[in-house]
Amino acid sequence: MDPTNANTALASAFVEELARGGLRHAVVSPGSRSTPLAVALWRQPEIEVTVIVDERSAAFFALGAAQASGAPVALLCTSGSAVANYHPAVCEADESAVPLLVLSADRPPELRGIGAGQTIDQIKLFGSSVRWFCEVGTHEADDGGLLHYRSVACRALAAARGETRPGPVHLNLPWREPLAPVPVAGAVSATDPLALAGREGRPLTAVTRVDLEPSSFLLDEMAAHIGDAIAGVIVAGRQLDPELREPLAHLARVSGFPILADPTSQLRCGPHDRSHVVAAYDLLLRDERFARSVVPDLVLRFGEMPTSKPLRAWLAASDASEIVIDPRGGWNEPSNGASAILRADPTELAAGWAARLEKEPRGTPEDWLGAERVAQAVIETELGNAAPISEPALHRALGAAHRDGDLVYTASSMPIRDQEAFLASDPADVLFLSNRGTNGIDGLVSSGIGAAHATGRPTTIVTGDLGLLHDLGGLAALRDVSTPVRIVVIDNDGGGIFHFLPQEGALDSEEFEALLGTPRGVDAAKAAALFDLPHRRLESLADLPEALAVGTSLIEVRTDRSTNVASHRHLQERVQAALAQLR
Ligand SMILES: Cc1ncc(C[n+]2csc(CCOP(=O)(O)OP(=O)(O)O)c2C)c(N)n1
Ligand SMILES: [Mg+2]
Repeated sequence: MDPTNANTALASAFVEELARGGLRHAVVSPGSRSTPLAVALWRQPEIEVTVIVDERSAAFFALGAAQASGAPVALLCTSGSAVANYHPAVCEADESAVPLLVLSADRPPELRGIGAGQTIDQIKLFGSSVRWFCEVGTHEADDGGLLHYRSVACRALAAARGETRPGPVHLNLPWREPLAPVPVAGAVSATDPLALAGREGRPLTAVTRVDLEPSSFLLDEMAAHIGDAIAGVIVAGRQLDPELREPLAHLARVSGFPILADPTSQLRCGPHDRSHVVAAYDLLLRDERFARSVVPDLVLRFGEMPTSKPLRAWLAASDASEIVIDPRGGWNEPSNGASAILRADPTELAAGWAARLEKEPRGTPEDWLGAERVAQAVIETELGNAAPISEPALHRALGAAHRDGDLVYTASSMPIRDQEAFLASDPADVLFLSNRGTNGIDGLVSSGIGAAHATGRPTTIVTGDLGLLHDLGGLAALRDVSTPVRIVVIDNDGGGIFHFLPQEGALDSEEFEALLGTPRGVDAAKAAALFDLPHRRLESLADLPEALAVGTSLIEVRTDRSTNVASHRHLQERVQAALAQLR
């Protein structure tokens, strides 16, 4: 505890508790009112501080760091509009269940609403997006004040980590002068050792996590249900735990279920047994005859619902009993048709069910796996080695170029969809991340850099050109990050996704371009130059591994919005023709 004055005492006691509670990263934006906490964070040896000027980028950086590390990351800014810039990332953290600790400095109550400057109403600014809001208040550095700050820190970390759903927490912290660490004699009046120093080496109040071990009743009953299913499938959507791979692969083997695996489930790629993984489900389910031939009677869903439209439609149209495994307290059920949501540890469930079923293992799901082989052969012929540059082919080439330990952060809009549709199953041990809670195209560059920084994993950010434009300022954070960050920008000069929508046909082309296509002519080379980044425009997909090997750089891949829809349709037709031959 720093007894220089009351503010340093309260702020340092608070930060001491954060450190003892396991907080290791904070992202701070410059400002005066936040000085007591900024200095306390900066001087706390266990906490690494990154300073980012733009609060919107700072929040997305923290979001990426927290998502990739699975641990809470703190954000600190000054009073006023600064804190409102956190809002998009707070929404994403809410929807994606990412632990963020938002610390907003504020003016004390007597300086609010009187034109004192840089003051807005910060009370409950993020509405219902946060797990907990606390107006921490103004306090003396006495026993009661110091214990309050210590206790709030413990409670905030527990709430961010999840009781049971992780997410953002907002603490509003008003400070009176002096904001600088100038000595004030007699400012610390506390005498209680607990208020002054907390507990040596551990938090004031430790919070025990809820036990999510499934009961044997649940395991027995569901295993019987799985054993009775005739056409069961496992759907694996976004989740980050690589420990789920082996038990889920085992469950697939003994149950005879295929795993329809989105890359962000971490199940599509990795060193585990991928024999039951179906990667081409998006293309396969676009074929109505195929979709009808594999109508499921039981669906086990792990992780979030994947993005794929045909997959969602196929699930919604089936009468299958749909079991959602969601240990984190969400309502991850957009089809409104699930028969049960299981709040239990997914790894334990998969392992427990597999152990009960392995005495009588079932055959492999040849309908799915045969179709997967056919589709992959077509995609490989169309998009494999030496294919000309196109958006689908780029994802194929990226998939082949990822290396063990890489982290891939993929933008909303077409990049995440094309990755889901075209990325092949591959043994590389890669962590696939995205911001799919709110599907924003904002902040992706910052999130990717934050994830790289928090994990030290060589990172590839895959973004569209408008996504890059939206968070161009995020590139500024690269100067403090030593981990390689390759930013692959798919430059189709505008919003390529909108060409897949009915608006394309309903608007005349001038209106469509003005309102949705929105070409902005962003020159990636100039953007790179602004931040001293190496830039390379890819002329051939064969050059991709060499370009990625450069390390931190901006890799520009030019594509054409106007031919992109046709190339997607062409692939779909080729797959459908090959499936017809199979019948
Ligand atoms: C913050 C935010 N603003 C607007 C949108 C609506 N939106 C969805 S996709 C898109 C265009 C994205 O263009 P780009 O990043 O170039 O990707 P492309 O569609 O070309 O693949 C927009 C504006 C959004 N999802 N998020
Ligand atoms: Mg674009």
